[in-house]
Amino acid sequence: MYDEIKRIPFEGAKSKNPFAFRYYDKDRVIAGKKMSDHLRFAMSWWHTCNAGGTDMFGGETIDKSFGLSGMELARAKVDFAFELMQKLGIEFYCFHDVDVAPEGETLAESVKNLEEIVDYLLKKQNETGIKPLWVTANMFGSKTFMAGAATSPNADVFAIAAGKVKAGIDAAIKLGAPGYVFWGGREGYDTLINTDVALELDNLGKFLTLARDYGRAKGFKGDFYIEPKPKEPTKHQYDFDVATCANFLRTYGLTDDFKMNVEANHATLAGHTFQHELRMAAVNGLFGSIDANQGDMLLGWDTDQFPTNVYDTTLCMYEVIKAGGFTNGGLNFDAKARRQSNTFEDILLCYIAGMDAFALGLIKACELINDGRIDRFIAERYASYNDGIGRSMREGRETLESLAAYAAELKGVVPQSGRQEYLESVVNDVLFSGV
Ligand code: XUL
Ligand code: CO
Repeated sequence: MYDEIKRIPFEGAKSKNPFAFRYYDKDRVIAGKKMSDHLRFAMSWWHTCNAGGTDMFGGETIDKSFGLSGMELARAKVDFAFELMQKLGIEFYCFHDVDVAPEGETLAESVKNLEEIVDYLLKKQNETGIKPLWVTANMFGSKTFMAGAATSPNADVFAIAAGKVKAGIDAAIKLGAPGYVFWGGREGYDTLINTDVALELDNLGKFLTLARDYGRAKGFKGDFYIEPKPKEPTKHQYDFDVATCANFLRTYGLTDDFKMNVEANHATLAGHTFQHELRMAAVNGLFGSIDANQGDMLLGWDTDQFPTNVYDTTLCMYEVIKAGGFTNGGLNFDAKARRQSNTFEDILLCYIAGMDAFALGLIKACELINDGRIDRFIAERYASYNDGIGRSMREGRETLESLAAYAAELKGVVPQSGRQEYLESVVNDVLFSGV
């Protein structure tokens, strides 16, 4: 694929070479870590190796079949994926079971295909040092799962889903993946008139518990993730947003093993900003990994676009750094080339654009933190909790009566300005200083 290009070089911000990074300088140390260690970029197998540009109104605009089919095609895609990742200097990849190996007629056949490809992936991993960021199972594509997997009304479907997750966890262990994702594709409902919500939620809790127990028993030490999304394909998904998922994990006692995989476009579908979802994950102690993409605010669905909005990538990396950075997680580009960006060169250009947008976001987030004006403002805004009545209340030394007595004679309390516009201009200063 695109043989003239061996490796995408870093050429700096002034470069006009489309096949070069302007900001992503892998080994540059920033805030104590190499850029590559801050960002931990991952390639999504499904969008990159499989998606052909289809939409509801038309077929493929790019042919990724390499003139092959079945297991031969699956192997060719492994070669393609590793070549692409090496050209881009990407060290991780993410996949669903069916992305890498064709489905058989039975679970047993599918698992056999997967195991064969996993052996080939392992060989490639050993040659290149590239490895998965996380593994998952597709439990939404086939007709079997039309009413959900763990929340299907049919117990046989629940069992098939369990078999797929078992195989997925086995693959994660064999390939050394530090994560295993559950995106609840059809775990939700289209109408309450046909749905037993209480049973479905309990079954989902049970399913994740069984997966956790199996993984831990087999020695999986990584993180399990839930990936929130409010809707699409179901009208209402149980994993609506981070706050909903946090409550779910607590209800079923899963917070020690599960974290959040936050996706930018899912956040906006839930009526939140990407930054909001990242902050909610962090304050609940559940920050894990990120599906890095962006939506289109004028469209009401999950467009999975490559992220190029630097305001968003900056605020994302600001949250990541404040949360202490990634441990097992990273930035997986759950993003696909637009239908009209239908050449193999476009795949490279998409990744370069996304990686550069995040590298720039990282640089700017560090500048925002070093600038200090935002942190100082927030510290001052809440200073009344550092001593006096505020501190006493926080340390549990006050009652409702004692607070009422304290407040009874207070006069002239002046609420302080939130300074929103000023702070937004500070962000602009940091983003565009040097003009
Ligand atoms: C779907 C989505 C998935 C998950 C993995 O909206 O984001 O691709 O990331 O199943
Ligand atoms: Co995703």
